[in-house]
Amino acid sequence: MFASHGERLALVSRGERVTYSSLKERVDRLALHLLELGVAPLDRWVVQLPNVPEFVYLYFALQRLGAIPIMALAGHRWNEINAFFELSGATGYAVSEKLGDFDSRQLIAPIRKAHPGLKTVLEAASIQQLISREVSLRSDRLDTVEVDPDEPCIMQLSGGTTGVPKLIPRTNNDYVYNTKAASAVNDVRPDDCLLVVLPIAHNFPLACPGISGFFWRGARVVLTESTRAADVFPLIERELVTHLELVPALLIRYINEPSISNHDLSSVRVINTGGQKLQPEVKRQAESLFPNARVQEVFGMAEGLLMFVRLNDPDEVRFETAGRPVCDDDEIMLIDDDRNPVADGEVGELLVRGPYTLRGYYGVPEYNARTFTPDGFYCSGDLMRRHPSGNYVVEGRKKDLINRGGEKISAEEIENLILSHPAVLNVACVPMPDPVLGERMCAFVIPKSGRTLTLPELTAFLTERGLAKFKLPERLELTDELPLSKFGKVAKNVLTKQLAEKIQAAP
Ligand code: OOB
Repeated sequence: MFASHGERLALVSRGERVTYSSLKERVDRLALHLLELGVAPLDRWVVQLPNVPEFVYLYFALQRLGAIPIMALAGHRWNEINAFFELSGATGYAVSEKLGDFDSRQLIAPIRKAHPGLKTVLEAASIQQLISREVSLRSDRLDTVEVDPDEPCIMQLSGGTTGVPKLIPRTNNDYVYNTKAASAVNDVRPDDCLLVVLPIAHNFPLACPGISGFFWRGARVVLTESTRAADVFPLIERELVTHLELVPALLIRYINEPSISNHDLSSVRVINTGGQKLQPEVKRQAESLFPNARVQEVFGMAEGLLMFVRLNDPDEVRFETAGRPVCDDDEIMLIDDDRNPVADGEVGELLVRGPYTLRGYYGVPEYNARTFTPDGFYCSGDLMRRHPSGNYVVEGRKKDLINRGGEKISAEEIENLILSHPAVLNVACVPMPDPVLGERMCAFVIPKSGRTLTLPELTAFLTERGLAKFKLPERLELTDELPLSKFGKVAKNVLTKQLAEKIQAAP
């Protein structure tokens, strides 16, 4: 993939400018060192690197060897990383020395202890050292590695709705197809430039079309570790960025930044947003502040299916809908509670089957039996309706998660942890509306008799248990009882409504 673009500029990161031929050399050299260390096809590696060049080198080196990176986020802590090792039996761990203000050595030692099968740990600096060190194997050794195109090439993480995270195996064939199809509808040209602001390991900036799609077309990729407008705007100006991939929360932040008018943002042609619904009004505002840009919404999922609004859709379709599938062979069904297809234009749950959508989560047959129909459709838990244009409109969701600025948090995972607090009798976590992040998490807690609990006490307890910070509840409501549905389940829709009313009355 890199060889055909020679001396063109591929990657700009931390002030360094790397051409395609140099990128190929670095990736090959790292792959040879990994081969020497015994890395073999289908080995699993937990990769926890932020938007740094070492991520790019390692990701493509593992691809070259047919090994399977598991895409952890920099914000994950013991609770998540330990679960990925347990689920995958990974033999490698690549982690940045610093994860924000957290020293990753606090994770490495206990992970090593708990997982004796872990053979290799690489920090970002050791990745650089390997690349600069001479390698004894000849480069044609790489051509002898046989990669089966139908085997997984990556495991993405599911937003998940149960207590345990889920791993999504994506195969070489499906992920390459995913990348190519996304770069076609995203109008990526060889002279274009993508600025990666979102966490690079996420499916969106990695392959929708993301860095993979931009490299595929011989275009340029610029990485930034900071999401602040004060860093992002000057980068756009200096590097003549043409494409941005954002979640709504970031776009809303940028267009409300007073300094936006001091910058020349005219190079930006396409702003993709996904992960959460984007209001038409925000799209209009963004297009007036980025004078040459079109906002193109993406409805995507780590599980596969990608819908994109087309850049030449009429404005009202572009503003009102979340797009349509990128592939003619994506089969979409919208069904009602009795599992019958809804009438055209009615709201139903989105079911999907198609060439690049997963056939099952890794190692969880019972969960798969519930989440897929017998004929292989994935039940997404998203509620949608078909727009007369043929595009789709997102109308909500049935799944029990909180969508915090595009980051999905399983309510059940957090509830299970909160239940282990000695002062807690019962708990239900629900989304509360937020103007920028879309949603934040609120925990409704019934304390044990004679006990009480504050939000700081609760978050300190969860942090001590190694929960990622972005998953902490941001509001606590103490209550004597939780409303129940007629089946005896906690009626979360009642709680969500109560909370929204309470916030509106006293924000
Ligand atoms: C992306 O992937 P995930 O796996 O983090 O989340 C998938 C879920 C969808 O099932 C849906 O609930 C929600 O995120 N979602 C949207 C949306 N795009 C995703 N909800 C409303 N409007 C949208 N435009 O989030 C993702 C993966 C690839 C590309 C873009 C986003």
